[in-house]
Amino acid sequence: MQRYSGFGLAKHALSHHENWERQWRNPTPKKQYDVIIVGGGGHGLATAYYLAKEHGITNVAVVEKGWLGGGNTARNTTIVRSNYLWDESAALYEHAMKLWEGLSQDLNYNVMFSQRGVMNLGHTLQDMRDIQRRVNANRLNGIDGEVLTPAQIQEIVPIMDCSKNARYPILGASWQPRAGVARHDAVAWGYARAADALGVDLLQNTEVTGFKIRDGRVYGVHTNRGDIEAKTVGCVAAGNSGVLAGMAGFRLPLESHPLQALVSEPLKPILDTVVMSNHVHGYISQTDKGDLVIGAGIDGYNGYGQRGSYPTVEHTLQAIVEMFPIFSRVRMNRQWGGIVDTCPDACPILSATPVKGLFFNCGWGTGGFKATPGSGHVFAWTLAKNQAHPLAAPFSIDRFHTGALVDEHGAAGVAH
Ligand code: FAD
Ligand code: PYC
Repeated sequence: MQRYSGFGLAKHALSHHENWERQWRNPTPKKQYDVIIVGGGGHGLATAYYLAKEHGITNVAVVEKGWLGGGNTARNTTIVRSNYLWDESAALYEHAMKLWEGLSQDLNYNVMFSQRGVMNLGHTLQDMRDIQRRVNANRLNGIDGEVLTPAQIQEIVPIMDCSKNARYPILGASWQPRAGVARHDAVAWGYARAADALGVDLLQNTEVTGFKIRDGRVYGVHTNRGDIEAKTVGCVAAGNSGVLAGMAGFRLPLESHPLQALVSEPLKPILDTVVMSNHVHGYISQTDKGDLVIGAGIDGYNGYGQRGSYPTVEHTLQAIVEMFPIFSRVRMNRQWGGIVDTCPDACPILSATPVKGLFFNCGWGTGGFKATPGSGHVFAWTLAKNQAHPLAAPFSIDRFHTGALVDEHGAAGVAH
């Protein structure tokens, strides 16, 4: 480690971060890899990392059209929880939760995973019946969960208006104490650095423009930097998955929608948990820096613009201010959108496709950040063994033919 005198330290501080070690290489694409991952978001990078770490497959390229983590990974509101209703999804998200609990140590990178608890509010009797059913199901699956009364909610979040006169009276909530938030960029960077260290090539500014397919089998991709060959290709491209499927000659049951979020000016610490309300389409938490992070439901139209429409955020902010009158004069600093890939049953697709060797991991919609480690872990297994991981099997595209859908609309964080 370099040591600095007082003068040296000041000089270093003013040196515009010169001589900082690069976190990963910037390699020239090779002609051929064992596996190509399309999409350098959290899920793609995690897949590459686990391929190398757990299956010894290191001749891997992650092909990313922009920069690592620049898609939904760096645009989400970082809520991590595993309180899904059905056994299949609860198992997948809980697998991710367990990986989150050791992730900073595993990657030797602080992903700032903070288990500060997540609350899902109920505003109607039917909301409360759904909450009770989901919490019971969670507990049967060994997932932590409680049903809170308004008095318990008020104790945890004293600044929320829990009075009976509120516009959206709060009748109770589900509460998962092990849930929380993580730093999204750090998740992408941590996986990227660890995958690179194991030999994975991270190819940024490299856009996949088509697939090399012969006799119903994939053998590579066309990119803006030339063709790259591989007998196994995994697409992990979130909102652009439908576009990639189209390039490979089939359709996926996905719709791409804008989903937006906002952050406020920084405030002193005032909210130390995460509050979500599916009913009013709004949720809120506070970052360690002090910003309030607020998110909305999806914009109802299909679109590929990474921004949303004003009425959606206006509706969300009205609801947030009704629940938290204390925030009525807080100024918003930034607003943005991502492109979320929503499936009819609000569950992901982790699947082989009609093209041999070509797999898709997508459809995480508004809720895939929390799944990042689990998704990467089971997708790597699936690619390495050319066989669905048991946790991935229920999420095959076959379910849209057999009708074995896993309906998670009630547990998906925001309506879609
Ligand atoms: P991405 O991070 O989008 O990565 C896909 C990558 O593929 C992109 O970098 C893209 O550039 C690349 N790509 C696309 N096409 C090509 C191509 N042709 N060639 C090469 N590369 C290509 N989830 C939660 O669990 N909790 C939340 O609180 C939460 N909040 C959200 C809030 C917002 C505003 C948004 C937009 C999403 C939110 N989500 C949340 C959802 C979550 O962000 C996503 O499900 C998750 O990040 C998806 O990760 P990914 O790695 O699959 O996708
Ligand atoms: O899936 O928990 C979630 C979520 C919260 C906000 C957006 N998605």
